[in-house]
Amino acid sequence: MSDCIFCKIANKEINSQFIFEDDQVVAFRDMNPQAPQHILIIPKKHFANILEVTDKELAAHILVDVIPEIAKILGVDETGFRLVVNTGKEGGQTVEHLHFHLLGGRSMQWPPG
Ligand code: DGP
Repeated sequence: MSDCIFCKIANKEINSQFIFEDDQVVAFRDMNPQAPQHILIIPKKHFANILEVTDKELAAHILVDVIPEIAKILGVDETGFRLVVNTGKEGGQTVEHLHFHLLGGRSMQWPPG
C-alpha cells in the first residue's frame, strides 16, 4: 500500500529504529508511548487489520516466535506485559496496517477504557 505509513516504515522508506526485524516482521517504538515499553509489532506484508489476515504461518510466527523474543529483548518476559490489537473504529484503530501493541514496564489496569 503506497500511502500506508507502516508499509513505509517496514520498507525503510521512513527511517526508523527497529528493536526487532526478520524477513517477515519489524518492531519499533510507538511514537506516543502509553507505557515505559511500548512497541509496535507489524508484518512487512500489508493487512488492514487482524480480520484481514490470511497467512496462518505468519500469524503463528508472530505469536509463537516474535512476540516471546521481543518480550525477552525488552526484559518483560518475566514481569509480564499487555498485548493489544485495536481493530476498526470502535476498537480505536487509527493506522490501517495490522499492528500488535506490546506494552510493559508498569502494572496495567483493567478495564482499559
Ligand atoms: P492504533 O490506535 O492501534 O491504530 O495505534 C497506532 C499507533 O501507532 C499509535 O499509538 C501511534 C503510532 N504511530 C502512528 N504513526 C506512527 C509513526 O509514524 N511512527 C511510530 N513510531 N508510531 C506511530
